[in-house]
Amino acid sequence: MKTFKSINQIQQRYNGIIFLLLFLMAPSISNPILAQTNKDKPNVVLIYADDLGYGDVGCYGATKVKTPNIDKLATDGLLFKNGYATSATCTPSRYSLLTGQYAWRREDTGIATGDASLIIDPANKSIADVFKSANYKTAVLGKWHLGLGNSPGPNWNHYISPGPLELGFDYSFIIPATLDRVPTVFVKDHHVLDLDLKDSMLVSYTNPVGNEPTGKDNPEKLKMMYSHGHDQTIVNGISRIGYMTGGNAALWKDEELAPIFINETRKFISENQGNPFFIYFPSSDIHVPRSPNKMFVGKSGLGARGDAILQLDWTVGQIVHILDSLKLSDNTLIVLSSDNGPVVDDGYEDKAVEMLNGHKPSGEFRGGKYSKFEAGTRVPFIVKWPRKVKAGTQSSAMISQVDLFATMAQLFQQKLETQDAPDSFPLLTTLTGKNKVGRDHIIVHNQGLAIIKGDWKYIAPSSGKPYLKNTNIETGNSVEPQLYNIKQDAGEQVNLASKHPEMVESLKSLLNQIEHHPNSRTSKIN
Ligand code: NG6
Ligand code: CA
Repeated sequence: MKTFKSINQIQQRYNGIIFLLLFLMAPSISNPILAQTNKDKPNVVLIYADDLGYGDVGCYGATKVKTPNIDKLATDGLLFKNGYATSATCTPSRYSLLTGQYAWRREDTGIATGDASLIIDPANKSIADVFKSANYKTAVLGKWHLGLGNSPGPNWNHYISPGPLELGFDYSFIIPATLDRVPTVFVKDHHVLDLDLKDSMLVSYTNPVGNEPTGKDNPEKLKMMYSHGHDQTIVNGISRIGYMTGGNAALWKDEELAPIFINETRKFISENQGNPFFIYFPSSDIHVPRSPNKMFVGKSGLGARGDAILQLDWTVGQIVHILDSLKLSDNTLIVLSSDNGPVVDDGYEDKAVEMLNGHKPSGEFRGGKYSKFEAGTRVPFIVKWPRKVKAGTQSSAMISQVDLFATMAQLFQQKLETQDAPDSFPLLTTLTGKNKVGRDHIIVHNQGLAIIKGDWKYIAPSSGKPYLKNTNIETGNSVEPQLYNIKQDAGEQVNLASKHPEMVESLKSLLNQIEHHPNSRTSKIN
């Protein structure tokens, strides 16, 4: 009897140990994608193009411009047909990507000036912090455009902080804002690169500073004429938005940017290949002014915009080549997307309009950059991860860049608090193509909001103008409610609001709930 009892006890204990082991192993059994050990952890390279449209790349249907390297990412990986930026301009989309929060929840997330202070609070968790907590080496290499320093903005001649390094990046090599905004210098970690303090810099977005020529007063000095805006300080033969003086040794040349960012990438990857690394690579292509390297000038046949697409494609090819040559590709997750949709004339006379030659940057969609219509935010979204993602696949699941935050936390089994990345959904199995279902809905924005759920899209009425000032760029603004069936009418031509008032009500109510609840992930609004 005694023996029997102890055998029974042993059996129970044995069962307990098995149960514990199974419990510990459960995540890896049920989800083989989760990164358990340092060796499992994929390197992550997030290539974030600027103003690249859904129709601008071959694998999304472009025929007039060739993008073999981007297309190869898709043949080696997974192409999302319903991938979204959160906003139709740069700063708010980048804000959402890095914070996991819809930018319209905050007032100061519109297109930032080049001298703006940092708009992300370092006290909050960023996507780079997720990687840091998983022991990654992290870098941002490219266009920032989220402000730097404390209010009222950085002193360019001193220590520039807070910025990327205070948001979880170990290394930062950036241009502060856009190609068309001063200051046209690199900021490396906390300082302007190559700045000679005897020639200190001054930047203003309100008053002219220094004696540098401007586009407005000295158009004869321009190598590229502006078409709207962009008539202030001339740097490298191109007039920009904003005034700047000094800092001559630190000025970059537009034509040299792409190879410089590739060199930085090569250096960072070779130095950190022993560790898992995360590189946020926000390319400055194909934003205006489009002034690519001479390798690409005249090569696309579509003018400067097409040539800039070639440069972006080259950049993608170079990054893949660096990873291949170091034998890192198998366990590297590359995500390629764009901050907002396409624009053809964005303020310079670069022949982009005249030389389109039938190319359709927005694909079959309506609108583009600055628009609540589909092309404003539905963007290329490609994932390559040879170890986990099946090559040559496609997904119709809805996914947004704002989801990358929670999805990466999910990969590392990190718990997010309610306030962390409040609009980001963990979609790891969707991102890797194992699950064909993605988000239930997405809110997109530019001067007001629109919501997409299933086949339907509702654009809330707004008082803004239907066209961007002095242009023929459609914003999607209307004082009337708009309802489109984007499955049957991808070009958003037929407003069905009066025909389907019940659908309008249902989407309007969902939109209102999300708008007035600070957290769309844990609130489980559906
Ligand atoms: C606009 C600029 C445009 C571009 C945009 C920001 C004018 C007339 N237009 O104000 O050229 O710089 O801001 O683009 O100045 S984004 O992709 O960074 O959001
Ligand atoms: Ca942009």
